Amino acid sequence: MLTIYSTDHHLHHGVELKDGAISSSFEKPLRAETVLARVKGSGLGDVISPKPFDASRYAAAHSPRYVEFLEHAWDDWQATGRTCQALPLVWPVRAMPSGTALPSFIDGKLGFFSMDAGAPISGGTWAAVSGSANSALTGAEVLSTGARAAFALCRPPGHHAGREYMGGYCYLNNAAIAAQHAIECGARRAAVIDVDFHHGNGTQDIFYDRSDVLFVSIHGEPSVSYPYFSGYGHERGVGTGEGFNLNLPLPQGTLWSGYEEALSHACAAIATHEPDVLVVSLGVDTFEHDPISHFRLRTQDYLRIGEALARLGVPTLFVMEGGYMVDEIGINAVNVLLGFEGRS
Ligand code: OKP
Ligand code: ZN
Repeated sequence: MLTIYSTDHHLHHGVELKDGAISSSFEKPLRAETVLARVKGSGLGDVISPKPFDASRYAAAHSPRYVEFLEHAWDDWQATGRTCQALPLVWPVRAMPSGTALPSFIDGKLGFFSMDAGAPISGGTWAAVSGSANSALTGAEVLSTGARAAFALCRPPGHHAGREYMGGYCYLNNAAIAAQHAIECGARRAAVIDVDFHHGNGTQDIFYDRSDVLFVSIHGEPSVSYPYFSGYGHERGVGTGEGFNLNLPLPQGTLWSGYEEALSHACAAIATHEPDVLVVSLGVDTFEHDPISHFRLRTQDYLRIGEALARLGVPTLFVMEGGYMVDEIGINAVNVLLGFEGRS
């Protein structure tokens, strides 16, 4: 299968608040480089650069004012005389009276358009996130020309980014932007399956009221796992979207046996939906040695994930999300793709 990869991700390496101090983020350029090296080493197929797309493409999944904010946030931040990375430090929580009013000053906007302090903005962030989204969009177009599968090697990841917010290393929701593009290119129904350890709260948010896009996620139970405020099984969608959102939270320490059961449940729901296109939010932070997550999948289990997804028989776009055990992230991510192709 084709891989779509933009070198622009190198322009972004965020900081992260950890253990009471600012440190260099787990979400770093070496992650994508490791996956790319494995793609090339395994003979998966050619690697191409993404096509350019207009920012209005991103606003089909996000709100126009959010995309506008993201594009200009660094300039607005710099205009206040600061040279460090931009981080939000105040949020409109439930009890505040004016949480729906958009502030005009950049510090207020950062809080308004974010869920946490996990998505810092620097001078290269917009170029990196648009290259990442363009990779997913190009992948959707590769499928619409009749390909069985494609791999958008996205970085930064996207699945925590909602219609109007960033967070958790995510800015533009690459998987949602691609699924929406597929719908606009003629797919009648789409499904997104999110196998990252963390709940894909952003993708859920974007499609929560939609019956044409099914969202299914397998992830750590939100009572003990990030993002804590989204991902419970009782979140099933709203309005016409009711019944088209399926959360399958699993306990910390989950092994392949428990994971496999949830995966078959997820695949059965996808088969019932009869999608024309499947988008896979491919996180490999479910790995037993991942430094920030709590499942215990092993390297060979990723082949089985790919095989299970292939059995659905639907044109499939893989979109890279998380995975922080840098030594193994390439092997595990590409194992899903090799398993999908029956090469295991
Ligand atoms: C992004 B993706 C750790 C808090 C969690 C954010 C995790 C974002 C994961 N102290 N930090 O889903 O892999
Ligand atoms: Zn994750």
